[in-house]
Amino acid sequence: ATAIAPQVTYTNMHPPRHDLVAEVLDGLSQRQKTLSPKFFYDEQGSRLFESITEQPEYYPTRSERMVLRNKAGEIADHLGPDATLIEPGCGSCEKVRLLLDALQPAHYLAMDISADFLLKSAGAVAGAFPDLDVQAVCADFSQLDQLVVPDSPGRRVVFFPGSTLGNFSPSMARHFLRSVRDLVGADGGLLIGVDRHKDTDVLDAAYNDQAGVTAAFNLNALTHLNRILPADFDTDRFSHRAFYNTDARRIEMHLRSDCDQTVQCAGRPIAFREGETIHSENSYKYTFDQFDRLATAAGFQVESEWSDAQSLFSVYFCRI
Ligand code: AVI
Repeated sequence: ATAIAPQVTYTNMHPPRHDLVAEVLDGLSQRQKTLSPKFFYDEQGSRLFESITEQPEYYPTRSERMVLRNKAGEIADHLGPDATLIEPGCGSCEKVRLLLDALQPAHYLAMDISADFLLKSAGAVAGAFPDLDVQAVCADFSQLDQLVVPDSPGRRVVFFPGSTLGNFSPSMARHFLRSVRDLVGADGGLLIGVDRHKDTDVLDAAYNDQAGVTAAFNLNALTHLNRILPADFDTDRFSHRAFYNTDARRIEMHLRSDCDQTVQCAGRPIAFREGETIHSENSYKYTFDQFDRLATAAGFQVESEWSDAQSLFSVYFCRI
């Protein structure tokens, strides 16, 4: 670990590099073509996501912020004194900042795969909360089991906001929560934001905003592929589709080919029929019972649930 500012230490765990070209080609060779949602998040995609969170139809970010702000005191009671707060995929650390005054943890361990972004946001947290020990760790979700956590008399709690869990398949979600349980140990906890199952109309609108920002975000994944493979996707020949699959309780995002066409991807021709789609994202929505079952299967017990005034979004505190 390196001290990069008086209260910030930085550790690079060298997140494993994946063969992105092979991964994309593999997904595009399936009968239902698929693309991992991680390809949304190049620089432009991250900007578009920020803009999605400001759209009137996209309620999750606003609702979660409201819960964290209003319930910070109650959440602090669950954490207890001298806690170590660990945030995998912390990004801008914007959500944790709503809690730190009330939570007063002894340590904050900010983890993200993007080193530059991580150092900037962890540094900003340290600047705003000078009494907090901040540890910035460059790592991905698969490295939770190798994390070195400072010794502290308080509880270890993982903070996982933003309904990021919703972008995991149910089996990935179970696997991830089990690794969280192993990390926090017997006295540990999990503070997690999860989007709720609700009326199809509300969900469909949230992923089909009038301004077309979610459409631009979805299509930007193709522009991203054009750059990194390279490929020659023409974004004017694909369109955004998003709908709530009520049986699977998930929003599905797809990129629909508007005509028969062949796209060159890393030197390989990939043929599309008109109407064929690339499945680019799932965003699972959970009822209380479903989340409770998932948490239980991973070795947690739901201790508290908080929601916004319109019951759109839930924040759960779980104990082992
Ligand atoms: C990051 N994640 C929780 C967002 C979601 O709602 O599943 C990503 C997103 N996709 C389209 N709009 C927002």
